[in-house]
Amino acid sequence: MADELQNDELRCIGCGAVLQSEDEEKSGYLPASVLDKKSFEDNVYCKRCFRLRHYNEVQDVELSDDDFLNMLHELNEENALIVNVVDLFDFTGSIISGLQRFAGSNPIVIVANKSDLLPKSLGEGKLRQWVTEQVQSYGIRPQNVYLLSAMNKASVKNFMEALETERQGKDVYVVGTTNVGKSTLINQIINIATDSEDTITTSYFPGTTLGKIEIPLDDERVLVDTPGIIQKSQLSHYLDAKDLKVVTPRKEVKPKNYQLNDNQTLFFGGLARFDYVMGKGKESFVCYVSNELYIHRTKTEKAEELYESQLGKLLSPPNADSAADLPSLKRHEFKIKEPSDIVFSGLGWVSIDAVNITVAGWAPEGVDVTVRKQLI
Ligand SMILES: Nc1nc2c(ncn2[C@@H]2O[C@H](COP(=O)(O)OP(=O)(O)OP(=O)(O)O)[C@@H](O)[C@H]2O)c(=O)[nH]1
Ligand SMILES: [Mg+2]
Repeated sequence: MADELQNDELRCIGCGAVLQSEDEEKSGYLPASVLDKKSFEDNVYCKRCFRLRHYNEVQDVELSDDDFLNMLHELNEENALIVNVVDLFDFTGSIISGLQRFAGSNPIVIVANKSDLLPKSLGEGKLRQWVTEQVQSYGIRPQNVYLLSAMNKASVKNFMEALETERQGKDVYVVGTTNVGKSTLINQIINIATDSEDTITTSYFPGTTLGKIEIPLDDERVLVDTPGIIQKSQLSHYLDAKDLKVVTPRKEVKPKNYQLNDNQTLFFGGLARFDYVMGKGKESFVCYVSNELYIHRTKTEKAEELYESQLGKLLSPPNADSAADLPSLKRHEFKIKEPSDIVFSGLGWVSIDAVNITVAGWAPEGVDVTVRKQLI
């Protein structure tokens, strides 16, 4: 309802927030001197989008979990195709459990985005199979699964053609957790259809899009960008701009293979830690994290001391300034029974072939460390 009432209000074309001149700290702010001159024909950006687009500076605004939940609850009142974008590099962090319930009787299509970050050698068939299994294990029964890179025009073009069949004349709602690339995908679609570039604001900060953004389709229907759901368990919420830049991969991730003996430890900067706790000697552990993230190997018995003395220095990110705000590392132990990945939500994963070994993953308290069936 709230949204219908707001439909006649002017919205920021970059983030979807309703424009206002009352409170500079709130979303959609624009000084009255500017806002008063604008009409529905203008493409207006709020001050926050302006700063994000031109200076890559983000202003935090309050959005409550309720806002997102309400949005999800509204989905089953629509007659629409739900496109759920997930991030292949942060798959665990981008699953919305309960999506099937929120969708009601609306069909769901999964778009597994950021395929450009995974090794080219990974076969498409195997990857699609893995994604399908994973979403099904969360009770999501998609009509179809697409793999693509929103950065790549050709792959989005293919998806657009498929979308025409998938949506059967309906509206399309693009939903997902924050930072998975929903707006980047829609920008690419707008770019292909109209030649105008980067209309919607995108950024590597979580929480970029703040309201619904409706893009008209050929048949009077709309394609809707939505604000990302915030998963508190994602590492990105604990990092500042400088750190985010290091941990967010921008290119194909180069696997880094470490031969470890039991009682050896890897540090991922000072953000996470992996221990090979117990096994039958030397095993191979392949790390999939941003190419720019420093990995430090040490003996487990020395790890604690090293962390205490080197956090924010050798073990960085976090940087010297942000280290103090990072919750301390919490240990999660796993007995490996089949080839598996130990996933550090938002950071990457360690791929393990060996079975019948014990490992431990450490991440800042509140950030998920999980085990899943091996991806690669
Ligand atoms: N490597 C890679 N990066 C991508 C891709 N798509 C999006 N990104 C990056 O991911 C980050 C988040 O993209 P957005 O489009 O703002 O994500 P969003 O889902 O709209 O995020 P919210 O509005 O916060 O919910 C940006 O830094 C994008 O450049 C992709 O296909 N490959
Ligand atoms: Mg967005």
